[in-house]
Amino acid sequence: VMFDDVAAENPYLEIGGYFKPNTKPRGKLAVIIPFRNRKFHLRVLLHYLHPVLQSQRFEYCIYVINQSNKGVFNKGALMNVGYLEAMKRHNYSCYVFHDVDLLPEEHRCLYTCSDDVRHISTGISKFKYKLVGGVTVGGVSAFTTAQLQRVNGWSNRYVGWGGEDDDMAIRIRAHGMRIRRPSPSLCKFTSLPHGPDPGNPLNKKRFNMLRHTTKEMFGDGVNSVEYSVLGETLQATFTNITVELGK
Ligand code: UD2
Repeated sequence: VMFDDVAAENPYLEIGGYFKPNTKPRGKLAVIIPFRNRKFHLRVLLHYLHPVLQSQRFEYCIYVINQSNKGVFNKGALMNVGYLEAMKRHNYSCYVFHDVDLLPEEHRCLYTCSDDVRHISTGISKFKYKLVGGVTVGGVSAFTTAQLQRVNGWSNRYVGWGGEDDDMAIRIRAHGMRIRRPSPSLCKFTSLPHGPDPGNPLNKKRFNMLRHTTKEMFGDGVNSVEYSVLGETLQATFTNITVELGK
């Protein structure tokens, strides 16, 4: 599937990957994809995701937050950037954070927010569609603006692979909030295989860092992420925002 194919499959998308249904929308979503060097995954994800969101009657836009080649990958910081940049553009009621390598299999699995934070990707093919222990909010999750603001978004401290999802789970618990999970038999996702990402090495310090979450979370999050936008391009099926993280 090429990007042009996805555009041809979705004739009602506005430039930048914006969609507005012709009846009253179920909600207004910003879908945020933290990204670097996974173009193949992105093409396939867009091919599957647009029809699901449209059949669920959401008004939505897909934002790809593309980290420049500088520095180690930082998924948490990119998700904070996605939230801040999306809210500048539209008044969204729900923010969905989406790994680029998880393809939705079920139109019935709603991409919606609720009174609790929603961890949506409960049934994943590489885990045989079973909810595995230790999984917190990684993969696909949905937050209202109020929920995200309350926990101060994601931590910016976890560079490299791992930790940012467990850190978020600690934030949620520390604020007396809960995570709601749909049944894994309803919310099924195919995980696409990938090799090691040279710019995203395992963060071996993550377990130690998680011990400091409740102390750090008030000053580490959407209120402290440092970045510069290097460029924004409105593609036919998504908005690409390329950023450099740090001062
Ligand atoms: C798990 C989590 C993921 C995250 C990660 C630890 C699930 C299903 N997924 O994913 O949410 O918590 O562990 O950090 O629980 N990415 C790029 N380019 C890169 C590296 C990462 O685009 O070079 C993005 C991409 O959107 C990818 C996501 O970051 O899907 C997570 O990275 P991963 O796929 O390497 O990690 P994985 O599958 O172990």
